[in-house]
Amino acid sequence: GGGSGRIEAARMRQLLRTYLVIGSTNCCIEPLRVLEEALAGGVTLVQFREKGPGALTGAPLRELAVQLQGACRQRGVPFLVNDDVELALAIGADGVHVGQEDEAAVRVRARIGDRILGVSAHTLAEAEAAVRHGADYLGIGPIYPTASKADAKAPQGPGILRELRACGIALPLVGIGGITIESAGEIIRAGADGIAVISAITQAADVREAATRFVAGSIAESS
Ligand code: TZP
Ligand code: MG
Repeated sequence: GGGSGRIEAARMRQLLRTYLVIGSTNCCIEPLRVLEEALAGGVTLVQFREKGPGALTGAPLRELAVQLQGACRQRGVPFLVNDDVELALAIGADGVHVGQEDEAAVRVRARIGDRILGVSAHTLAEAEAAVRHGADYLGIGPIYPTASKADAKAPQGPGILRELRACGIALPLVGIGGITIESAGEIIRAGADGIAVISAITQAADVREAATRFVAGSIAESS
């Protein structure tokens, strides 16, 4: 943002290294506390994704978004909103992430200007369309089975990342779905710039330590 144009690919790749996706339904304790711990552990990008049974709506949704955004601002970490362009614009979020079932990426780009636009893609055709429609990065997955998304497609394995790279997709990519500290390295070696995680961080016994380990792993793989 800041009127300085679209985010550069190199900067986007850095932000994707350890990408936390978080909503109240993913957290066993207060979401703000979980986020603060994850930020202290060094997560590089945050997406607010309020989905599933018990998800907040209306004023409480917006209040939580503002609260989480505040924690990200304190740490200088960009804050993206899943799916809800209205909310993202209302609170001045740094960007939006949309899936294939959400508002078309090309329309979202028109609405959000130079803010960060992430798009979920599951096939080469979807990836190519998202690139044309102005995505800054693509979310690829689920890579492994996940319990965090009710309507998740079949897991594709890390091979999908290798395939997309081999077919010429050069945009920053992040893998998502069932990723653990043990599998993070293999995702990056397959061609992703980073890993996006819900449960392995939000539901860790020690959130800060889990985040720290993902961060250390992704730096080791990317450099
Ligand atoms: N999109 C594809 S898989 C997924 C989303 C939002 C859920 C990832 O959660 P987890 O707990 O890291 O498997
Ligand atoms: Mg969505």
